[in-house]
Amino acid sequence: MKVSPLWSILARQFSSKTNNQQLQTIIHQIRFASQHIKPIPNEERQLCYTIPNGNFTFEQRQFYEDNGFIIIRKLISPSTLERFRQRFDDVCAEKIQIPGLTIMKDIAHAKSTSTVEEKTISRIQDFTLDDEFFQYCCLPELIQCVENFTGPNIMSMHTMMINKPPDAGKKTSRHPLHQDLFFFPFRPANRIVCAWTAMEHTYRENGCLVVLPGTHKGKIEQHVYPNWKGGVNKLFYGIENFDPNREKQYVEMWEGDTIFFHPLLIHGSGTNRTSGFRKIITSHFADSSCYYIECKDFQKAMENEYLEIFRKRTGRQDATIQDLWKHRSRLVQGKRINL
Ligand SMILES: O=C(O)CCC(=O)C(=O)O
Repeated sequence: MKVSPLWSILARQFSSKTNNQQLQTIIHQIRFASQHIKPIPNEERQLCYTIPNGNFTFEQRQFYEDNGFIIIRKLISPSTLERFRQRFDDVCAEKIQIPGLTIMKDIAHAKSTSTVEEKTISRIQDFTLDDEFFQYCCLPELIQCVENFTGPNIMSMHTMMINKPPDAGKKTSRHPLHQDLFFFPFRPANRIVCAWTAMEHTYRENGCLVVLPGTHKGKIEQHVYPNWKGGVNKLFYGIENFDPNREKQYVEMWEGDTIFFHPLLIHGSGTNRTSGFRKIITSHFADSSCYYIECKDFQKAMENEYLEIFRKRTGRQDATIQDLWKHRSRLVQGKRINL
C-alpha cells in the first residue's frame, strides 16, 4: 500500500487536537481532488471496482478487480482487537447494554439457556451506537484501505462481531454461500465494501471464510433458506440451487489480517469443528453518496423479515426499510450525502 505521509500526519494531528470533523472532510477532499489532477495511467483506466489514486498499488487494485477481494495481512494490532474482545465479554456478562444492538444465538444452542453468555451468543449486530465498538470502523489503518473503494465520504452501514460457536453436531455453525448485495437496498455496488478482520487464527477446521473468486462480476442470485437437516439460523439465506462442485477458496487468516470484499462476491463460512469459538469483527462501508433503491420482488420475503424484527423492537409499526438502514448506519468520515 502507498501511504501519503503528509496527509496522514495532518489528518491525525487535526483529529487529535481539534477533533474537528469538518477539517477532516476538507483534508480528505483535498487529497482526493489533488490526486485527480494527476493523469490516470492508461493501464488503470479500465479498473472500475476501486477508486483511482487511492493508496493501493496498481497490483493490489488489479488483484481486487480480478478476484473481488484482497487480504491485507496484520492490518489491525492484537492490542486493538483485545479492546473489542473485552467489550464483547462485557456484553456477554451483561455489564453493558448497547442501544440498537441485536444479539443472536446459534439455533443449536439457543434453547440451552435463556441467559446471555459467550457459549450461546453466536453474533452481535449493529454496534455502531457503541463508541467503543465503533472505533473498529474508524481505525485509520482500516479507513485508508476502505477509501480505495468508497472515496472520502464513508458510512458504516452494517456491523457485526461473530463468535462462531463449536458446532453442536448439527452443522448449524455453517453460514451458507451468499452475496451480501442481496440484503442491501443501496447502490452502486462498486462503492460498497466489506472489511472482515480475523480476531484469531481462522482456518478450515474452525470455519474460516470461503470465497468464490471472480463471482463479483456476476449478478444477484436468488437466495432462500437452505434445506439443511439440522436447521438453519435466522436470516442465513443462501444462494438457491448452488452447484456444490463449484471451486471454492478457503481463506486462512491470522489475528489482525483483514479481507476486503465486494458485495457481489459469493462467500460463506464452514462448520466449526473445534472446541473453541472463532471470533471476527466486520463492517460494511459505503460511499455516503450511494442512494437507496427499491428491492426486487425476489428480495421481498427477506426484507419483510428484517422489517418485522425492526418494527417489533422499536414499536414503530410504520417504519420503512430505509428507517432500518438509517438506524443501523453511522458516518465514519467526510460528509453524509444520501445514505
Ligand atoms: O464470518 C462468517 O462466518 C461469515 C459471515 C458472513 O458472511 C455474513 O455474516 O454475511
